[in-house]
Amino acid sequence: MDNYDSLYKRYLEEFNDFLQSKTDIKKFQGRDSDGFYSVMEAITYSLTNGGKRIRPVLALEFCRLCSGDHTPALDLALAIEMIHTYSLIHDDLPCMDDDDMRRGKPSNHIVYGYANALLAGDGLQALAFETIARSPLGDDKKVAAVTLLSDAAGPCGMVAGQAMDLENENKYIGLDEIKATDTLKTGKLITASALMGCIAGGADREKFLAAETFAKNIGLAFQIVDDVLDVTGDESKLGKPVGSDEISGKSTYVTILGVESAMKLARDLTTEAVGVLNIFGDDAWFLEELASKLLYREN
Ligand code: GRG
Repeated sequence: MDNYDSLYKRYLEEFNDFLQSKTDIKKFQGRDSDGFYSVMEAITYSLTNGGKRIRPVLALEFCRLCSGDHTPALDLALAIEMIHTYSLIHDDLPCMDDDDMRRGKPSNHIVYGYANALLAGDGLQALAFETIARSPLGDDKKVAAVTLLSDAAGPCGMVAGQAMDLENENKYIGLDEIKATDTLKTGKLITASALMGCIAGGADREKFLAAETFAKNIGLAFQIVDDVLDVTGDESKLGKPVGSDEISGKSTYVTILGVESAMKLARDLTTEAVGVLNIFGDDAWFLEELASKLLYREN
């Protein structure tokens, strides 16, 4: 019988092995690669550079909850992580957040240069959708996954959230605008991760809706905790400098509510998230613990 740590570890190992098998630099996606090696290397550097793999784990776990088996969601989990990785590479560029460190290591553009980092992100975005197209899932599930992921990542999702975030620099904005920005920038991809697990696992409507409510709430709590860590976090654990929100003059949950009230809001959202999991019965224990670990995480 698994406990939380052993199941998370098992998901991580299986996911990382799967990722390795699909992104071997000479056999990208199982075909001989005649691609440009510096870009392939830049892609591999960021894809294999640590990371909590929260989004893949959500996809695998929702698939397990809906079908008893997590493996049908592996390709979708990889596609989501590719989109997430692209967003981090581009987010670190000087024209965006301008961060030299990511996960305790030099950011992609510091190692490979601006052009390769830009192209690595572009390449990852294409590879994500290729990964879904080449997966063994049925056509209906592939179309549903592509529709969901493109909406979550695109100009009505993460890209819009990033644009709003950049626009908000050095401006006072209220909680509603912060929530709207975070829902798009961070929340939609987290929600898509849970829902893509449901798609792979053949969820019914009730389970799909419960997964959506759960993920929307933990997605927002996740972003609030991210704002708190930017003020209270330990740089060595975060793997990046703290205080970047203050430097860029951003309004955040913390600048408006303060650390205590921001954390209370994150706790309330987590309680609401966990409250909808009863549809999955006793099997929901892993997600309950995941929600709590995300709330009290240090990185
Ligand atoms: C460039 C289009 C474009 C979008 C970038 C996601 C994002 C949008 C920027 C990242 C900035 C940021 C720190 C957002 C806060 C929440 C977040 C997404 C944190 C990073 O995700 P984790 O903690 O990262 O899951 P790991 O390293 O564990 O994979």
